Amino acid sequence: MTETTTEDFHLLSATAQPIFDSVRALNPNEPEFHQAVHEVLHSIGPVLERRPEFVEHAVLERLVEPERQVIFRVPWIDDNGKHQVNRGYRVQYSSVLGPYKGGLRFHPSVNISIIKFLGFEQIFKNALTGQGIGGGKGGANFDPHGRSDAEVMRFCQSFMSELHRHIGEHTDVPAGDIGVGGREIGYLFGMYRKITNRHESGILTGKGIGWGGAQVRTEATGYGAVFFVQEMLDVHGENLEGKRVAVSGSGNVALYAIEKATQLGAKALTASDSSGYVIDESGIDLGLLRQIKEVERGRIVEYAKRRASARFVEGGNVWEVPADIAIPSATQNELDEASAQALVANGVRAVAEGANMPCTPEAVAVFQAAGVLFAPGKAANAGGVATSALEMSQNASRQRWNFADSEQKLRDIMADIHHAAFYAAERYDVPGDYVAGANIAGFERVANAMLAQGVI
Ligand code: NDP
Ligand code: 2IT
Repeated sequence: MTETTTEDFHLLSATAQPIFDSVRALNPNEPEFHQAVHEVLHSIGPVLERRPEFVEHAVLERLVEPERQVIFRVPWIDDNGKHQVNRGYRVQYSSVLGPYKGGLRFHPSVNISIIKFLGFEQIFKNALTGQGIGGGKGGANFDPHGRSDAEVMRFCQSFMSELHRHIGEHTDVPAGDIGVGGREIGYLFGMYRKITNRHESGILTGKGIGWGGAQVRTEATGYGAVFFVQEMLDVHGENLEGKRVAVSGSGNVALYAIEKATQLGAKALTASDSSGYVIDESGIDLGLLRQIKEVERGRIVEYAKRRASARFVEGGNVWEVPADIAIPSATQNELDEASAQALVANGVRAVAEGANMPCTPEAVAVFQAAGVLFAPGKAANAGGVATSALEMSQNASRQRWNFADSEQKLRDIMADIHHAAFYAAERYDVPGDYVAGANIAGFERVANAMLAQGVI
């Protein structure tokens, strides 16, 4: 899987273009951030024409500028006694709808461009959920791969020794993302509790079930993406039964997308990591995949070694596998134009972004031109953060909801998001365009709140 980015942007409306030019001039060398802003500005051009008050009140100029950005040193000592230093980030983008909310990513590729693109997307995603959560994102250029539990713990403790100053139940509530799962959230929470002498459950989400975590949060992003596919197919009288599903990644999002797709009668065929992909014509054995990825923290090749019906394709492109449904669930810009063309040539019917911005703009254009049902990440993967907001509700009210009720709430939220994106696209005469619909519906909610709250 290769990472590509594009700086070759087409022209925007007369109102949006100068804003985009200014974003590029003020934030040079931030291609992922430019890409995310361009997509939103492109979609909301027609909204600005109908609602000139958003232009007059400089809503966009304010939105592209984070409310606050924190960059900090994270020193720690590895198992060999060697000093290590990483760079930590928390970008607090918008609190107009609620406390900043969004994950922490630990991956060597993390830089300010990646954190800002994720934080910017998060504003609209969180707005789409209908809940009271603002947008933020953070992380570090730390690579947990190959590190011992003790090293990960020391890193998390050092990271929290700075982050704790900036978060709080009513201020900013981080969660997981790439490289940050239950283990890391546990170490981060423990350090917050020690530094502050407060067992303040609502400062992080994705906690363990026994100590403030919510049922279904672990499963929520992957499950939610599949529920969104179900909604899109339902509009056309279709369903998941018997469909071939290609999934990339083998982390939190991928595993539970595979699980839900399988439960709903589809056959999930693939999983991947940065070394290549596996294809299993019998359908992925989730128990085995979880054992390798969640318990052993091993590489995907292990799956093929232990399963006769599976084959490992080293360095291969998972999108060459013929599939009816594709759910890219690894990382940004993992699915390019050529991959989209391959999927279309093989008859793909629907694509839902489990990851954030996994499809390049050129790939999205290929899908849309071919009439493929295409769900952008800010709609399709919003189930994760939506269930984080359910965790916050339970923490605040000291309640614990059961799995079935929580899953039903997630299903309802995904149906509501689908409805909001679908009808926003209809209102703006771009029926079936879920990219425009999601951006418009999310933006309208944020912009209306910004108008109501004054020039802040
Ligand atoms: P995990 O760390 O659990 O898994 C990430 C997976 O993607 C791994 O298989 C990893 O392989 C692969 N991957 C990551 N970076 C790269 C890369 N640069 N090149 C190739 N493969 C890569 O992360 P999540 O499953 O939590 O997150 C996956 C995506 O979903 C991200 O885009 C994230 O922002 C998004 N997301 C996550 C949510 C959540 O609740 N966790 C919510 C909404 C979106 P390897 O181990 O080889 O690196
Ligand atoms: O990208 C995302 O929405 C996440 N990583 C989840 C954020 C959250 O606060 O649950």
